[in-house]
Amino acid sequence: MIRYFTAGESHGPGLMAVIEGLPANVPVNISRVNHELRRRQQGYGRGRRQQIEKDAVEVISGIRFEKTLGSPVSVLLRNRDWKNWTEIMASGAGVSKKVVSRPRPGHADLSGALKYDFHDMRNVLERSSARETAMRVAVGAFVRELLYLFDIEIHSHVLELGPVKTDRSQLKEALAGDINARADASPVRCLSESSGAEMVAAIDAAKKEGDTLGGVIEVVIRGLPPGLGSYVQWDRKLDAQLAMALMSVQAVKGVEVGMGFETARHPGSRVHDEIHYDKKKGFFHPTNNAGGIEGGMSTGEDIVLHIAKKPIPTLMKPLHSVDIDSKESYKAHVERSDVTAVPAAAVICEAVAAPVIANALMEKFGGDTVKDMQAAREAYLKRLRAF
Ligand code: EPS
Repeated sequence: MIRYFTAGESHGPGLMAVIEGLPANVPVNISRVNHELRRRQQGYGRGRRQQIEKDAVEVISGIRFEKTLGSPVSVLLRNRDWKNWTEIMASGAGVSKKVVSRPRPGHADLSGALKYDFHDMRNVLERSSARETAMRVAVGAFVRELLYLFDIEIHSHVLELGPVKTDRSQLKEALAGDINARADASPVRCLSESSGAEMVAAIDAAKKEGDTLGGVIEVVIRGLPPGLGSYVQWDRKLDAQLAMALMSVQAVKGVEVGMGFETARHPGSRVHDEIHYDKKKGFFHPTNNAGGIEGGMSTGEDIVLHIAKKPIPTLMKPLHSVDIDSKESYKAHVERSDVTAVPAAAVICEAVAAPVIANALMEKFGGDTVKDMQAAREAYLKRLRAF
């Protein structure tokens, strides 16, 4: 079972992770890992920080001659911006000259200060910052090296950004193809060129207003056999595990599986996917309102997830707040930030889904070494063909 921890502050020396539980003998292509990090750094609407950072991993342990050892993989990602923050982020003696005392509505600032007894909310924001997602993408990228061996692909694109909504029914062709290739080519990861242009204009307008924008992301996971996850215990349900991973991404406020909230608004006859059988394909569903998961298990259809990300809480035209020391009314703290990070969040959502899928795969097929997993999967698929 894969477990991982990340560590690191946004403007500290760097981010670290320990990834425990990757099977042995997974070929690891570090340039592909770094490519994932670059994908996260794209996206229209980011601030100046992304021009400073050029994320690339340094492997500390767990890999030899481009293959996993089965021991913990540990990695380091240095923050290039740190050199500009060494005084503010010092770990030695002293006091900060730049104290953050006016919490931003929507941010972790105030609850974090109350919880941990801080009067400088930099102590909160440095860790609650979405900078941490760089490491989550790195972790996801290592795990995806395992998923490639099982032909499992994780794609993402942006369905909505601020006021702009794409018409999903017009995207059938794009959704059937290489979603990531097409989304990577768009500045906002949008599969529709016209909606993408509207999103860019909406970001420009929000920037002018000193405002920020959220959006809705779709993640599509392809290539799973039926029967990953389980209905027998609450914490083994694949949809529950995916929802937890996705909800843990900074600024995510909602996760839907397949038709999601819409299922509640229609009778069963229009919601459930009928079951068919074909000698070649076996059992299949011509529709996929379930989003590829029934009873907490993969159905064999694509897993389709929608994720709602709220607008970034750091506004250049700040909202009303209160100084935590003087208790006087002020505008909230303003700090260099992004207008939107929805396109980046889509890549992050792909990454955090990867360990969940890998764990479901290892629960079914074992997790010591690749060969055993592949043999177990072959035997399972053979049994399904004869079912
Ligand atoms: C973030 C604020 C911005 C973002 C940062 C997340 O950072 P800064 O305050 O240094 O300009 O750029 O995201 C990243 C650094 C990153 O790599 O994604 C925040 O407050 O969450």
